[in-house]
Amino acid sequence: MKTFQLILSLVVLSLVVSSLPVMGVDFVRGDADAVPVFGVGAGGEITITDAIFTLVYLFLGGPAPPCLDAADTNDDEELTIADPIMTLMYLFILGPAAPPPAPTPSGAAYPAGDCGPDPAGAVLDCALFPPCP
Ligand SMILES: [Ca+2]
Ligand SMILES: [Ca+2]
Ligand SMILES: [Ca+2]
Repeated sequence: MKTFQLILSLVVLSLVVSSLPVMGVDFVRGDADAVPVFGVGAGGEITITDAIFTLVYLFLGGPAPPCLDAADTNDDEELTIADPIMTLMYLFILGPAAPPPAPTPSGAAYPAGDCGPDPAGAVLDCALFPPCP
């Protein structure tokens, strides 16, 4: 009976642990080039280089964004061409804002208060995002 209780406790514990969200670091959605590569990158602001960074990664074998969640502009847990397109639309034709944690639509630079965790989904991760404390 003790063995059964122990196994039951372990099963319950593993269910609780597996249901916890993955704890990535805080980030701002859309800032795909927050970690400069070879001196190229503009962390702390949303610019055209964010879209370019993701396009180079997707189609030219460039380095992966260290914060995949930030590059996942439309928050569908997949990094596709739809993400840089959404960033470009947001920048140039007043497209829809990204899902949270989204940058304040007040210009290129965003305040640290825009930083936050990924509210949903745990397929992509955010390993490193220096602009957020
Ligand atoms: Ca940027
Ligand atoms: Ca996406
Ligand atoms: Ca997500």
